Amino acid sequence: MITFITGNKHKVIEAENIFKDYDINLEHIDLGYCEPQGTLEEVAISGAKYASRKLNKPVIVEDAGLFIKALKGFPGTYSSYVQETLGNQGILKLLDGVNDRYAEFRSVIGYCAPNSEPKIFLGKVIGEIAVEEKGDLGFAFDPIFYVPAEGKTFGELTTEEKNQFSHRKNSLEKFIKWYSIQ
Ligand code: ITT
Repeated sequence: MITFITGNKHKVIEAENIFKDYDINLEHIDLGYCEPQGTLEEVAISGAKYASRKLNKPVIVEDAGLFIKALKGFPGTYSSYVQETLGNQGILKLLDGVNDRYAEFRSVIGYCAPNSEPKIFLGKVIGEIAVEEKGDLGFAFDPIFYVPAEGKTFGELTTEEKNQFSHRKNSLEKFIKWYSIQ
């Protein structure tokens, strides 16, 4: 049994859908721990270590972010704060008239068991910031994250479709591959 520590129910739905193809049981707990400011990797390492010690269980945590090239990687590690303050409309305004719309979603999974040190797994997906919000599936930045190969935003994809190639799918799959041979 692995415990996914997160306060984000959308992440839980996506992770459950990814784990169901494997023989690993997943439960989820919202521990409400305080994230330090730092890189995605630093946040995932410290969160996983803290939660595994606190619960005395093997855990995963995830720190994710949207990195926009024309904004030099912003909002990146500030993604939660920016989503709550500027929101998608604010991001679209910052990119008004900007031609280079390249963006990446990154997900870092931190895994830690009670008596060991944390390990991290990075997943990415590349795309573009759309010119307007599209779709009401998904959450947060999904309606503005356009995937050229699909001709759709994440907001227009079902969980199953997003889970074929998302940043979260890529990080969780790396984790699952490693975990399965432990
Ligand atoms: P935790 O409790 O797991 O930390 P969180 O929602 O705070 O949940 P993150 O810090 O990892 O998650 O994510 C940073 C921001 O990016 C936050 O506003 C998320 O809603 C958003 N985000 C993360 N993954 C996303 C995805 O797949 N699609 C759209 N937005 C996403």
